[in-house]
Amino acid sequence: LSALVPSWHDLETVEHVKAIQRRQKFPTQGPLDKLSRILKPNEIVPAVTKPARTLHERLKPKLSGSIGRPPPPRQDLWDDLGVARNDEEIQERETGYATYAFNTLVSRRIGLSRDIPDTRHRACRKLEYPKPAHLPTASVIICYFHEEYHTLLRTVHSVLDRSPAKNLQEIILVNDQSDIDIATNLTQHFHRNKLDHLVRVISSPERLGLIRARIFGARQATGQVLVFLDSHVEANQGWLEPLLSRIHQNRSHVVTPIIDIINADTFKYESSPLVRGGFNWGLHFKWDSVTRDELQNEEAFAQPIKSPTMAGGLFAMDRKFFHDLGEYDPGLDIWGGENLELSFRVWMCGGALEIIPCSRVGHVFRKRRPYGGNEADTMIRNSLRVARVWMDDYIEHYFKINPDARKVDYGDVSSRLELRKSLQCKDFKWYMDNVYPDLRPPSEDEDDALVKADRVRFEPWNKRTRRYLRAFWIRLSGTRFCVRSAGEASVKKSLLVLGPCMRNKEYLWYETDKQEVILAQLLCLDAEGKDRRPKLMKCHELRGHQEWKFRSAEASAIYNMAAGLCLTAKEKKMGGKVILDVCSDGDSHMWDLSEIEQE
Ligand code: UD2
Ligand code: MN
Repeated sequence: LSALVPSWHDLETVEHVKAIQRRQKFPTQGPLDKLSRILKPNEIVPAVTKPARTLHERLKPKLSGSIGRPPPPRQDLWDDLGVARNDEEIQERETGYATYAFNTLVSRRIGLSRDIPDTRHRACRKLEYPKPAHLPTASVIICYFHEEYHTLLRTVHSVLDRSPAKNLQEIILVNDQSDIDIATNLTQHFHRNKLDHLVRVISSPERLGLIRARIFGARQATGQVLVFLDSHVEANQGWLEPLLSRIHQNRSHVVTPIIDIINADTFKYESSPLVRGGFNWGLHFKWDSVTRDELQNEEAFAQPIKSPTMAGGLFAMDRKFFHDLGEYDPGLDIWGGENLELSFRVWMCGGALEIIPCSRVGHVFRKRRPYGGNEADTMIRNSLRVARVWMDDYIEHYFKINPDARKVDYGDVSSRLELRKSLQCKDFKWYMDNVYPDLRPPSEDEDDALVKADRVRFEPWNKRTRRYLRAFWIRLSGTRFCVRSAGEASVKKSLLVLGPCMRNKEYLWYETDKQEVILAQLLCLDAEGKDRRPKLMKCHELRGHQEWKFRSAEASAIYNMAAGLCLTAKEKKMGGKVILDVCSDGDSHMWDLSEIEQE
């Protein structure tokens, strides 16, 4: 997959990256304690830095329990928000990972709203949109299944804070038969703050899965445009206007923002490069690069990008067009496939799908989905329905990758086939020739690679350029013991122990510009796992459990971003275990990281 994944530096100008880095440096504010102030669920934090015209501003005097403006977090200190300061917090974080698949400790500490870097390209500043009164109204639909409370509230508040009041018809939260307590808390929260005319919490009669839940929500919406969002996102400055304005120009435009990355371990907000949506013959969504040729001049960074498919979670569409076009296939279960189905349908039946670079929404990319059940089976069944209805003979390409799918029962698709007929949609060959000519049929020797790529989850692109900064020993301060792999340096899952500081591979650690610590340039020091034993694992370049903070000095702690724990010598002796523990300035936590001169 890496070959398919565009790298940031290919696409964005260096100046753009620098500008974002500059913006990320917020003015210094008090100590860490202030930052990690813990908000109670019923606390309301007025929005930070918003244009006066937003709804939140208008409502501010009416908000109850107001505790004033939170300090804008310094981006470099966000990292520290993940530190667990005692066993209770470690427990909280671990339960959070198990239930929600992200760092809920950090999420809770951030609270209801926060400043995020404005990641729009500077070319966006030159654009002007019609006044809110001339743009359509929007119903924002957010379906959730067991979502973490603060993350969900932050999703809603980011929309309230950063959308023009005139255009925000309503926010509809669809509780997909998950936590009834959370639904009650939400309802009370919005009632207390006199937002219940705007934010509606509705519950599905049974577990619908995200696709049917969206249909359920959309049918109750009254705005002119439907905007779908996941339940773990943060809408950025000026996100809504570009979307509405493009639909206003032509109601058959279906538009998506750029999906920025909220790190699941640290909640750091990062800009995404310009990419478009594609798919492979396993019918998995993937990102395709926007070529240099398409970005010749600066204006291009602000122009809509035609996209063969969408990722699925975040998009806006004229409400009537959504219904006329047949909503979603209600036969699709739980998760997956609906994004390709809608993408094909939009293109083949008279619409156009576009990514709008000046609209930015951050999304928490998780490494797994905490839904249980047999995900793979659901996905095959869903994909099969999509392929049967829309792909004509091209379905054979899918069977080539997934031979077993031939035998899978995909239910009744007759009403969807009728829909295709009544809408007089073009055929799949037209789609391939005109919308996605870059996708080639699978060739024999590519099969293997494709199947492998299929197993790669829906993740933001890896940034696959690594620079080694220096080599060093990790020596326990005041001793002659160094950290080494228990086995050979190349053996995955090796644990770490103390040994005499030697010049072999097993002792030779490298620091990279991604804050990884790599043994012998082979495997990454990794803090994942409940056993609190750091291990050597394949480098994944997604930071998290492979991101370490330390000073290149004598007596430095080495702590892991995602675990929020420090590298610790359990016993100060030869062969003593190296573990992860709550950070303190005790001497079993202090390491000398002096550089090794390379001969
Ligand atoms: C992506 C999309 C997601 C959806 C999915 C394919 C983005 C950012 N996300 O995966 O929106 O299109 O691909 O289907 O493009 N949910 C329910 N009921 C369920 C299961 C999930 O309401 O039974 C909610 C869930 O709480 C979340 C949303 O549906 O808010 C999307 O699910 P996800 O976040 O697990 O999907 P994601 O982002 O991995
Ligand atoms: Mn999601």
